[in-house]
Amino acid sequence: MKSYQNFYELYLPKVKQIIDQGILDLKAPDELKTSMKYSIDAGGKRLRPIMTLAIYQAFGGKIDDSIIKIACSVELIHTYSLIHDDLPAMDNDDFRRGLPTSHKKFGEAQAILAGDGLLTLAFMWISNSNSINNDIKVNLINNLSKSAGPEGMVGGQVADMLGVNKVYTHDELKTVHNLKTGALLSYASMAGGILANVSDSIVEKLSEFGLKYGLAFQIQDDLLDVHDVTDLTKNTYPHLLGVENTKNELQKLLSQTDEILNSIVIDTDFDKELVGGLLSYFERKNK
Ligand code: GRG
Repeated sequence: MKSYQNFYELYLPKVKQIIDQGILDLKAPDELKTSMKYSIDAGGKRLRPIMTLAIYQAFGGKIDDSIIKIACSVELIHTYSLIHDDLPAMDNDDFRRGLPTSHKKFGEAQAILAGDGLLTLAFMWISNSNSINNDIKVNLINNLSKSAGPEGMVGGQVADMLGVNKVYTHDELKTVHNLKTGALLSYASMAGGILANVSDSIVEKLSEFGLKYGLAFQIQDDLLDVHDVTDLTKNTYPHLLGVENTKNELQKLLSQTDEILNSIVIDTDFDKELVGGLLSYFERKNK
């Protein structure tokens, strides 16, 4: 856990700097760059690129600026999804991460375009890279587009919109969370292994690790958000399962993520302590 904290503190400033510089360097209108940078700089945890980098290093990968830029592409997509999710046509939120949302600050058209710019830039950063071969690029782009697109996050957002007036079954809720939250985390986890050139079966385990991590992340969020358990129209774990069962479900998922990491250690030379530190997110919040 200590090694992960040190890793996070070491790479967080690098991640921020490389994303900012990458946006500033674009040959694009200043208004667009300003709005893209505004949301990127609004103070997110940068969990997804840090996850990719930690997993890459855990397999012995050597991190440099070019690898960091590739790892940051998922953060661009994460931020685009938040900008679009806040729009009047979706959640219509005025604040995000304590600051006015993009459309409140720059207007709706500019916010839509800032999101579009971030989404497409992600694929440019991977495909432009000089430090990985074309097979790895295609593998990353294929998995990122699957995770972010209709078979992943965008599909989850639509399923969630369609489910707004019904109470989900446990399975339906799990599916929506897996698509909306889990898919991008699953990609972030896989990307670390793909960059480190591990076998397909290990990439599959990493995908499962990220998916379970994402579901745990969302359940944790639901638990922290319990205010009114009588409102059954809310599709959250505590409303569907009750608070105690939800806590048990969270613990079950966390031990499954740990088992996945153990199974990776058996097959490869893998720094489990570093990647296991990603689970410290849950320990801190559960205190
Ligand atoms: C608009 C295509 C489209 C998708 C929107 C991401 C999303 C789908 C909706 C936002 C609301 C929501 C339930 C998101 C789930 C993902 C999630 C837990 C986001 C917050 O992630 P953190 O905690 O955020 O990593 P920071 O602010 O740290 O980056």
